[in-house]
Amino acid sequence: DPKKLAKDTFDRIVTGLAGGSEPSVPGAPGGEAPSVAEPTEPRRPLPAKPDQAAPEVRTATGVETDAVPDARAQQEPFLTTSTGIRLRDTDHSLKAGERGPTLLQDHHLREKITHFDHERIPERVVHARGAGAHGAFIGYGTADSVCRAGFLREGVETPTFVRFSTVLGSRGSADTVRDTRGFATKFYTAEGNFDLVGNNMPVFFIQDGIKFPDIIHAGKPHPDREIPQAQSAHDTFWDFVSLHTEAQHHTMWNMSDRGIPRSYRMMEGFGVHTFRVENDARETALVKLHWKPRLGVHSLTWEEAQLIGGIDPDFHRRDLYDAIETGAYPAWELGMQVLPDEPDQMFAGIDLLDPTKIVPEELAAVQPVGLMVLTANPTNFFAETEQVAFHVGHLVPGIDVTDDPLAQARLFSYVDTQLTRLGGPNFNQIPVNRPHVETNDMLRDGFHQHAVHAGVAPYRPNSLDGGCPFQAGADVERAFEHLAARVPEATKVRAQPASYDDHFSQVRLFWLSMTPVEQEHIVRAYTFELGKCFEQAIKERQLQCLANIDARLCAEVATGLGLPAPEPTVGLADVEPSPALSQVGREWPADGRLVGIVVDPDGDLSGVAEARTAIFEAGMVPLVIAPHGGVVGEGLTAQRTFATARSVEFDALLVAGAPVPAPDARALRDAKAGADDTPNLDPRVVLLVEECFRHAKVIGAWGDGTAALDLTGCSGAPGIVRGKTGADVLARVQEQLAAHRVWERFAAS
Ligand code: HDD
Repeated sequence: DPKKLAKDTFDRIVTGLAGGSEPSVPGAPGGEAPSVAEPTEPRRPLPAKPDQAAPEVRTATGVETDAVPDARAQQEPFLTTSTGIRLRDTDHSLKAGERGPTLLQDHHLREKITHFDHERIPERVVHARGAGAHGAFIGYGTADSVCRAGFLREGVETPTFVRFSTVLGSRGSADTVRDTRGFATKFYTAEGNFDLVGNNMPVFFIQDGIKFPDIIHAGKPHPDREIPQAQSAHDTFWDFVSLHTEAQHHTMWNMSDRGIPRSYRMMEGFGVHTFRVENDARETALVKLHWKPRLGVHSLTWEEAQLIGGIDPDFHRRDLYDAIETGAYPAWELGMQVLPDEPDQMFAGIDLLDPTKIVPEELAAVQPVGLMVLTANPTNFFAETEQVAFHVGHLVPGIDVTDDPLAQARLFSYVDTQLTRLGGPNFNQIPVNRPHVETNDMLRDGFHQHAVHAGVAPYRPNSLDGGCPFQAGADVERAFEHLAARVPEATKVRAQPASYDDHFSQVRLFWLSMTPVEQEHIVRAYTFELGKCFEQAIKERQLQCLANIDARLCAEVATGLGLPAPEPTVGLADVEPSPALSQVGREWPADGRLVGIVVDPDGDLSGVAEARTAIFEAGMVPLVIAPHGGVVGEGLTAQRTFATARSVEFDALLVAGAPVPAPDARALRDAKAGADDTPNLDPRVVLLVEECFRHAKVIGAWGDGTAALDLTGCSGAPGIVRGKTGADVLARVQEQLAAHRVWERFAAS
């Protein structure tokens, strides 16, 4: 049973990699500490990961692996130069007298400054901002009937490295902007590296890679002032997508809640293109690849996303890091939609080579083929997350690309871009990029060559190096082969098939698959983004696109812009909605969610300890919010203060009490909600509660907290939980967290 295998495997990875009975981080499963600890607690250094080992060094006598020692550089006792000479002083430059000029002779000063001057490398031309993590993938063996790739076989465990990213922003931009997210996975398989370089959306803006520079030029900041940063709400973006209407599908995904994910851990991933796979019997099939997150697909509200942009621009990076450090390991199932490899490469009227189209899950189920769990953070951001280099051409035996013109152009771009970014052709020797199998190529020399290649004949055939290397020949099982696909007899043309001309029917399908609250968010997103454009012609042109998708959508956005809604210029497609596209209406585990607890140090704190334990036991993280830092009660320390806490950090809020100027707590209980002289709570607590209320988060209260909650005026609505004890309230809060938000609250507010 693949599901059972997944569960067993998951448990095994989690306990295995977290160090079994000796947890590598406080709070990791297997230790005595609770399963989840506060992310703010200190941790012991992580052990070196296998891919941090230095590249193999080939010497005249053979191959030596110079493993990096466990300790990090800063933990060795003596400071040295880069050539290992111990230094007595690194704080004073060598001068001609105490007040004299610095001498050119100071080789340490020159080495230190020169190296610093060259520390930065060019950021990625797209997807510059990202966060990465190490993990492992376990195959279920369920893909065997269609794909012979070894890492998909039952029980095969493959190390992985994943990098999540935004697309448009530069390296220092905010995490929570409205944008597509990259989801790139490197599988270090026993057959060599396989890179699945996908996004959190299943479609792309353009159908042909030759337009990639154009869409990116349109989305990036305007070339004259270099603003706006990491935004699509500007003229050039909307100019492009309204002129190249093939972009409308991806654009609607961006305008939907998928454009502002709650967490990298709560995103789906998609290979986007159709891939061709082959089984042991050499039969081929076409597949679409999906990552399904164990925690479900969840998003921020637009207001949260904007607030976080200022309050914590590293929100997603921090969330991923903290979740892994605390043992709430993110997990995804890899799934395949398997489609017949017909000569026309169509399925149910959908062109499988068109990357602006999905195959609805209702037409072809996503079948689970393996599980990935991320269990370790990078030790060094630059070495790993920045230097990791993905390439859609890193394919393993049994998996191949199709003739999708977007994929074809990508095959060129990913190696090419690393030449500038990583400074030469030897980037696959960088530890994070090295395969975990032996390489035996005939690539030689070039910048940053780390290998000391022995032998005299890096060509084949040769008669000098014993004839090595040999081609796989008889060992075809493990060799990569391009899968046989017929190329129709054709004339060279710059053209595309007529099937690529349908730009609106699947956008309508997406729109009609959304629940009313999701549609409302989409309308607001279009209204905001187009409202930030200056050119009237661009707004009108985009409204024309919306008219070709849905009359109500168009009318509501047009009203917001103060413009007339145009009539459609195409017939509206008669499409069957795909409920699988909606994020609302299902329940998911709440692991790793952050629950804030507002406390009054002078009030009754007995329930707080109980609530904290219950939160830990539920696999979530309690964060105590108090008027001041330090100790707030017996065994209770503040993790956030009224000055540092802001609602956007929490998935749910508990109010155990809040200090009020009233001397008598009973006066507080008697106070009427909504009375003129309210609130007499600290305004920061009022803001905290109000924002959680507005963002449809579950709010719980007990004891003095109940009266405090009433004072905020945020009561008497769905998702407000009152109870006698902290644990009792927590149990009901947790139930509601399964749906991510109290969706009814949006309708009520
Ligand atoms: Fe791309 C990076 C995803 C189309 C050219 N792309 C990049 C990354 C992701 C994607 C996730 C970041 C990888 C990392 O974390 O290092 N790109 C996609 C998807 C696409 C797509 C899902 C469409 C289905 N990309 C695409 C096209 C081209 C590129 C059509 C060019 C013809 N992409 C690049 C690049 C980048 C890149 C310029 C920049 C940095 C890098 O490659 O390593 O080569």
